[in-house]
Amino acid sequence: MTVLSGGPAVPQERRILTAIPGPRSQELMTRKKSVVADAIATVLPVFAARAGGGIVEDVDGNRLIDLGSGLGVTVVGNAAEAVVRRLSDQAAQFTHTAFSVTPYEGYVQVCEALADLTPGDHAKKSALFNSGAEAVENAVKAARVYTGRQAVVVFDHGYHGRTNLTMALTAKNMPFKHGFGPFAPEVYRVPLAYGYRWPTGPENAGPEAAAQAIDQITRQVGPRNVAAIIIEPLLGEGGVIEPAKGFLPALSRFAADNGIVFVADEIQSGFCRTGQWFACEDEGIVPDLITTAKGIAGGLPLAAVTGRAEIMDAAHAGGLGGTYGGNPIACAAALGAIETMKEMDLNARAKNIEAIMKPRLTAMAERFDVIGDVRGRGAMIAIELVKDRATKEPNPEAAAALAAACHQQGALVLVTGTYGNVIRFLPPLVIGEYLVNEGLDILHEALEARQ
Ligand code: PLZ
Repeated sequence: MTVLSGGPAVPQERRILTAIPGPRSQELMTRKKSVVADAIATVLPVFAARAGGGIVEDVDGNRLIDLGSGLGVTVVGNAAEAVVRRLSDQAAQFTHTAFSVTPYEGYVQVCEALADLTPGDHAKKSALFNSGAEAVENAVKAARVYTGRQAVVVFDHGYHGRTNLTMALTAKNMPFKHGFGPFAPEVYRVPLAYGYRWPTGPENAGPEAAAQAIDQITRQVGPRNVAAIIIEPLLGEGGVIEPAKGFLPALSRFAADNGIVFVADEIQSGFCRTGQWFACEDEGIVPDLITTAKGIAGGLPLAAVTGRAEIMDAAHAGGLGGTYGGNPIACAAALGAIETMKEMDLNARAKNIEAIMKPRLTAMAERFDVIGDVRGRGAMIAIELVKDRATKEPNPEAAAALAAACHQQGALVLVTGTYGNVIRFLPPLVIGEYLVNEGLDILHEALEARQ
């Protein structure tokens, strides 16, 4: 069947040959258990052998429909031709020199691309890092030095990473924070406009939540103590929550009026995921700083902070950095990924995935009461499951059971959300439409079987 031209060698069709997990995966899982820390858990008990396009093939030859992109990473697939070619060429030239010792062009090219692609026509500069959490930490460093202030404001349901500072910024205790304190100080959490769960309804959530958030910042922290406000323009781990209309512009305006650095964490929502280069574009927001990772480099570890030149330049020379940040192979991969996004018009593909998924999920919601809400944009779509539509009591058991049923049938979906009751779909944007539809057929059957 379909193999994407110049793309991955793995055939683009679902295939279930063994029970999930199969015998080879079970063997590897036993070895994992004896040498890998138990805290490093896995969503599926199968081991990958190869992957690309919209398929992950396991070591027993089963082919799963990829509706997760790893953790929302492989926007261009796991083996995009331009990524593989560019990173192989780079690896043959050199793997490392450290940009802060002897710099190389790839790093500069990635920063040029970031200046070009991120919102706003102001002068922009970037710094590159290895992980999303590291990018967020460095955005805070830049904002603190620039403003001479310390406080950082974040939101209910927000996720920003697992390092000490970013654990403090992250809202959810289990599994991210439990037992790992003490956390970094000067972090303040305020309400988020979570439309589905807002007490007075989604239409009031934007203005009311913004007023509450601004009031709390004003009374509890004092705007002149705030270095940065950090928000995901479309929240990922919190449950694929689109802040209700008006919320982001109100906070962005408040930040601008008070000399606060407005940081958009687009680590999950960026790079075509929502059908825009960056999700904040949907509300015309121009962040002062923007953090990116995941989709940026086709699966290689790379992250960035991009923003106003005067903020990025505020720290002293040598103040930002790290051994591996902007590794040359990761930069080559990023240039290949960005080339692929442009050439294949992956923003259009993301919108197309939304156009397939939203109506079908909405139809399922009409039929199955367990689905309380269908939401998201582009290829960042989710259903929130409830025990009762009137009370909206979260139903994490249903989410776990449905995800397990999908996994058994070869559709790789992820469970997320503050209440563990959201099934989310983050397919690679290069996935075939028929695979998206087949994944939805599997979900539909799993919902049917629960009745
Ligand atoms: N900011 C918005 O989504 C990573 C992590 C899941 P790192 N999200 C997935 C898990 O279980 O670890 C993420 C994000 C947003 C920051 C991060 C952190 O990025 O590359 O994982 O450090």
